[in-house]
Amino acid sequence: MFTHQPTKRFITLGQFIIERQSDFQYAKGELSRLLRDIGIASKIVNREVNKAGLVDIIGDFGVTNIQGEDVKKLDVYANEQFINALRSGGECLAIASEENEDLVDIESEVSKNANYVVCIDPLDGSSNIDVNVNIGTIFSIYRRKEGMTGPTRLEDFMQKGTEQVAAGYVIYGSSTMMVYTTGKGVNGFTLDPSIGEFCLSHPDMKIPEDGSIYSINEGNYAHFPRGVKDYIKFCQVDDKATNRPYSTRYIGSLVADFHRNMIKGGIYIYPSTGKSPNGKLRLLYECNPLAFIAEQAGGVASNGVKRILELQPEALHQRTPLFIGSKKMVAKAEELLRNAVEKVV
Ligand code: P6P
Repeated sequence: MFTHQPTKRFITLGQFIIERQSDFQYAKGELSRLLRDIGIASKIVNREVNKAGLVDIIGDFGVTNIQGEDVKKLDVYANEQFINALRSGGECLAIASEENEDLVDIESEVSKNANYVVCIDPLDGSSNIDVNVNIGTIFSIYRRKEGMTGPTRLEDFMQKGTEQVAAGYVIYGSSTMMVYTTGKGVNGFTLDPSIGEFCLSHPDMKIPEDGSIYSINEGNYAHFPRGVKDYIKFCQVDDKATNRPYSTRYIGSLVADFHRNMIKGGIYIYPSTGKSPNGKLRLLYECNPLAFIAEQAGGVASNGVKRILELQPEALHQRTPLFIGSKKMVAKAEELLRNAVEKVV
């Protein structure tokens, strides 16, 4: 008698989104289509990232973006893919992108009554493209402000991070993964190139409460606030009872450093520095989405004093210091920042 042994069922991103639609408090199909559109664009970007060394899309595009950084061709390409995918999907009204100084209005017949806006860093860490180091996409999804009708306005984007309905990142590397949350936990999907689908590989992700990895660009040490210097020294103390000295890991690609800390535990810090009094990272399309994911996975994210998700945005590309990762590590850093201020006062 042959008894069918069911092979391990894999769940694709599309199946997962549909199975979890009941988690989403708004119209069911809308978010599914938004996440589908982002998934499609990330697969296209992944294809180009994987062959970047073979075709002429590496190297400066000869222009600089709003951040004043040399724009790599892959930046431009990725930005176009996400905008096109969201435009054709019909669920997105407008986009705030790291690559565009102003809002990108999705002026299409299918999107004119859309209820969602998307903030996106289409290719974070792009300075690593030429050296074959992980890069990533970070996205954040909001419903447009209550009562707003007609063409999108800046107010649709000036919402606290607590108002996000979904957020996620894609990490392009040895394997390509999408990790996202809609406020009901965090799930990770690995792209299976043989079928071209993201498949559930990391269900219900949790950041370890404590860790022994700290990520910060110590090249800026001289310009760090006192409390940050004190925290770095704390990490370096030789005390086996508290698993120190910690290891320092800094890839220079936020998505890669954050993803490692999601899995292993750790803290990523980009503080204010002499050059960047508000830090370097952007609130809308880097810090808020990762803070949403971190908190949903049991971690924390602050600017050193205040919860990232509670910060009131004032401008599309505004910066904020970022302390994000394992709860106990961020708490220790915040404690040393407070003590340093008290010492000065
Ligand atoms: P620095 C990349 O440009 C980025 O925005 C993040 O991905 C990365 O963590 C950070 O900047 C690196 O900045 O000043 O340490 O080179």
